[in-house]
Amino acid sequence: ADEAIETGVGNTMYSGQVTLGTAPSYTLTDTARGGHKTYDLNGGTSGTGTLFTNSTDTWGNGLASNRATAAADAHYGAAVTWDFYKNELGRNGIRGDGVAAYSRVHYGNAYVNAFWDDSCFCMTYGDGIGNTHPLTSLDVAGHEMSHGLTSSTANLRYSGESGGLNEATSDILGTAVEFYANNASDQGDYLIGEKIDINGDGSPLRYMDQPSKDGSSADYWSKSVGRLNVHYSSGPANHFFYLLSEGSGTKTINGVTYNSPTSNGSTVTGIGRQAAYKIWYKALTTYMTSTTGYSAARTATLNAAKDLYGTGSTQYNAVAAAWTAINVK
Ligand code: ASN
Ligand code: ZN
Ligand code: CA
Repeated sequence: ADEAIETGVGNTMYSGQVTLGTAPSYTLTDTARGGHKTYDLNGGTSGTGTLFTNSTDTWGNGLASNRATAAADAHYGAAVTWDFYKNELGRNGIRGDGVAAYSRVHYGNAYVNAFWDDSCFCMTYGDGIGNTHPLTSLDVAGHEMSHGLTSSTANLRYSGESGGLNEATSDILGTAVEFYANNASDQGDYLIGEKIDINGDGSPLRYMDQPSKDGSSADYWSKSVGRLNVHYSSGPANHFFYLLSEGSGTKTINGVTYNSPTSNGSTVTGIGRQAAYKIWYKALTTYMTSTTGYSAARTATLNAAKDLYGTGSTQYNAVAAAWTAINVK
């Protein structure tokens, strides 16, 4: 049923105070964004749990000990991702049909992961280390929701090189979402999971400028890359995206300094992240298939750049240079 649109206040863990789409009186139901709802699993690991309900329209207090805090982050992350798809990619929701997925928080006990599930068409978040750092930061929410986007478009098979490209698509779009949000408490960066203390020492989960900084990811394509875990074979594509957006060498953005190398010592000049994610999205939704690997991803993004900017455009030439720089010739 249609419900009135309310504007709630979320006191999030990672993004400060934000506005949330809610419905009377009151639930975490984002009527303006396909009806996205956020549920409390309360430690459970199946079903939908209970819809977040409150007598006022203020949600969470910025602390993990308040059950609605993680919910506010997850609800906000889904909203920003929805808006990013709509306003930047021209897409009406994950499937393009205007229907929202839903989110579940407080999965299990001290569960240090988050995931997308095609079968429920939903995102799920654990509460992180010691239940102190829910995995509900903007980049993680954008990452998980974008697994739904990949499933409903190219459907990149989740193993081998296509699995790495599937993971990289989620890192690329999750990062694009974080920049798009322009949130003062969670400024855009090319790190994944820098807010959730996933390693217990404050370090991020992944680094797009130089993926090997995580100790496991590949910086460059090689014929063995498809044998890595998909979260490591994503490295070369994440690196491609960084190089295409920002260029090679040293650069400081929002207070974070990056140093992005190239396999052949070449210099790549970036075209900006907006052009880069538009090219990736068009490639994903027009040219990639379930079996696309690195070589075909080069062709797919060159085709997308040709469609968007023309053959021989600065953008087209930068796509070619960025792939060459990560050893995809
Ligand atoms: N958080 C992980 C991911 O989205 C879960 C998984 O391994 N699929 O990639
Ligand atoms: Zn993923
Ligand atoms: Ca990030």
